[in-house]
Amino acid sequence: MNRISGAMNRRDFLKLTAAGTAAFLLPGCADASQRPASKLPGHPNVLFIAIDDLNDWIGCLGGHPDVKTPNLDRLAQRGVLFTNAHCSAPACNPSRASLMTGILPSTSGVYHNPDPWRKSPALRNAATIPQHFMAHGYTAVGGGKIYHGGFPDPPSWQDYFPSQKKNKPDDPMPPNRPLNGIPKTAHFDWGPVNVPDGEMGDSQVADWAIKQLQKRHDKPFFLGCGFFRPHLPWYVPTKYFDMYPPDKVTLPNINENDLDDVPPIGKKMARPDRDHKKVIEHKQWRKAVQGYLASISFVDTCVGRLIDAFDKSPYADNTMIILWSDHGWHLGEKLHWRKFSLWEEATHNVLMVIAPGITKPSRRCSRPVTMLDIYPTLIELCGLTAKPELEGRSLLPLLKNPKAKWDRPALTTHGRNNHSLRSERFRYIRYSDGTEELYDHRNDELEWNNLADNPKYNRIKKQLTKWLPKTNVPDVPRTKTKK
Ligand SMILES: [Ca+2]
Ligand SMILES: [Ca+2]
Repeated sequence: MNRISGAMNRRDFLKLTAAGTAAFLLPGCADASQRPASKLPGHPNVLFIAIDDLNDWIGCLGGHPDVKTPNLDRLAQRGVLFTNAHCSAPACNPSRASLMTGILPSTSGVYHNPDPWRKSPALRNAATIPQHFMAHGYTAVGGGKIYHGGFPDPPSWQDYFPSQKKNKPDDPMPPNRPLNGIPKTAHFDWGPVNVPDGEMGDSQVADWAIKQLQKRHDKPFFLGCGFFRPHLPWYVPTKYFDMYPPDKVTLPNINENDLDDVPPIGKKMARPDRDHKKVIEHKQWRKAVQGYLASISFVDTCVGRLIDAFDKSPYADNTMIILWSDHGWHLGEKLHWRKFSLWEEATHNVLMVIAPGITKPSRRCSRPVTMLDIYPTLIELCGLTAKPELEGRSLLPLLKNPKAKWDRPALTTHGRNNHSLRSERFRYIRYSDGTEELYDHRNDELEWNNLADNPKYNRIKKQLTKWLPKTNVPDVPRTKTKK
């Protein structure tokens, strides 16, 4: 049975499901009595795949010349790859809280990892994406890291792997840590672990998600599958390290004087005297790049297994696939490591959407979009009730035509009233004290040359400034909650 033709439009797709032609849609289910029928005609399933801390170092985004990600690349080829997608916040918790509720950090006050997002007045009663699907009769189950570690959200799910309280399986830890020799390094560490893939937490999450795809579902489902790598520590099986001999890896191209034209708040975000200094002192740069690349190839293998199982499942033709990462990562650029900044390395993330009957294969979209746009997009793709309070905008026009008009830049916020706006050509940063950066990606894709003080660009700055949030609410108080 062929997959639904990419040329079929959404209306045709819904008509087919509504007409009960599931036997056509579901390969291997010729007998109508055996088919996993949808009780809600017109509501496709959703496979929602999250990857933690994955920057644009994947083959199809071209962020690193050495990386091997055959599975992410083949998935991207099936639909629309957003090449200019950015997070709403460059840290796990605020990025994910914003993505899952459709509300900006500047509206919720959820800016940092320790902020208890359900305590925000704006989010206390917010229906998350899976809650909205459940309200429409869907089954919503999840496994692995969808929300940030300390703040799982049991109301979002009917069931969770490993459990509603513990969202992430444990990973094997190598003896004699740290492996990189940096004292007091905590999880800022990397090196191989001598275990089979099956012992890794992410492999177990993939196994769990594969089992969900092999089940018969009587209702349409929303299946959340969250992979933890390439989050630190970069401990993955030896074979992935062997793919990237450290003496041959390509190091990021950096400018030692890059921070000279960066305002003090930006310099403080970079903190060059911390991670970067330690990495250089301990001669760990090549090994760190190796560890990140190895972790990416490991998670790519998990994605590949999941996609293979998906293709063999009865749901291959009536399921929307959305794959995203929560933010980017610096590996020395701007003398900075990790996320927690407003530059391209930290804000740029991965987003791909495969929507049967809507997206065409091998499409790339360079419009600036954000993770905030995912919620309204899924609402439209799956025919749910609109939620006017959402602050993103549906990507459906871009899924149909990646060159469609798109008027807004991508907004990223790091801490109260520090914002970055990314258009197709420029990045404009404005910190809480009014200091600025402006970069022209047409000739400065590494963002080395801050143009903010050049009057030639006043008009550009003014155009971008109008997209800054009008309100910037205070941080959610970090009161300890009793368990
Ligand atoms: Ca993260
Ligand atoms: Ca610079």
